[in-house]
Amino acid sequence: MTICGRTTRLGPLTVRSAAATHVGRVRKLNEDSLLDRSEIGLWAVADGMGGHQRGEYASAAIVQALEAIAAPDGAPALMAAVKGGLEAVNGQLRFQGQRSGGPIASTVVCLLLSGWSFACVWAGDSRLYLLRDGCIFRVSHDHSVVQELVDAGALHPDETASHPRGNEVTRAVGAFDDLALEMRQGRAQPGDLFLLCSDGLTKFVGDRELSILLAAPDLAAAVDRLIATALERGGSDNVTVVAVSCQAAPGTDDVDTLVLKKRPTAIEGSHAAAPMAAVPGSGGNADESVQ
Ligand SMILES: [Mn+2]
Repeated sequence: MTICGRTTRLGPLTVRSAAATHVGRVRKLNEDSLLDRSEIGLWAVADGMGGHQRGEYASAAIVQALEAIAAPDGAPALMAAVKGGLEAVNGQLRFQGQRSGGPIASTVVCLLLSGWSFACVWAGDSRLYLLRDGCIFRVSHDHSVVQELVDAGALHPDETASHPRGNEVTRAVGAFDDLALEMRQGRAQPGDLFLLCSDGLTKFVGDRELSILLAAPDLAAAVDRLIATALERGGSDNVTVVAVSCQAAPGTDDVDTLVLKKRPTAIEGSHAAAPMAAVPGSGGNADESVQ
């Protein structure tokens, strides 16, 4: 396993990133794929499914499509390119799945950063977390059978990891003719740390422990600890982690940054109530279906 660490100037931000993927201790193939395009503000994790190299192919097709995106002119252009790329892969995987007699599909979670705006686009149960001021927030909301049971009050959140239907996702690229992506967006702040990961991590490491393990000063060391912890606890799935931290770039005390420093942080007051439910920097109705 090689951990790639980078520091990149991205508009008003200095972005540090570290990423790694591991096959785990049980499986022979790694069907996860990851993307780190710090230079355009785009990161992704995809978790392929289907076995017999189908999942490997599906997650790699997603990453290839996102790698082909040209440097965008602003946040709307980047969002449009990501959605367009994922829809194209959906069509390609549907076609190939029908010809080969079995589904070829993959989850995807993407982080987009443009200026101080961030967006999350996802389908399935790969996740985006935000660590801010010592609190961890889930930005994405799993498209999975167990999440639906939790939302309906039929399953306790602590019981999801051991649930027999824990591997069933309700949305994925390649799963249906129409790709149903979900999107959330918000404002980044200096010091924000984003974590994208596959379920091979979150099946073994709870949200609070993630926030503790992530808090290492060295981002690559934090990624290493997260993967090592998943492996120590069985490593029954492929595990993939991408960490991205944001700071104001030197000499960029622009208006945007000053506004962020002056105003009270959006998450104050939400800590006590539900630290993992609210997504800071986004409005209450930020959920948007982008089918
Ligand atoms: Mn997985």
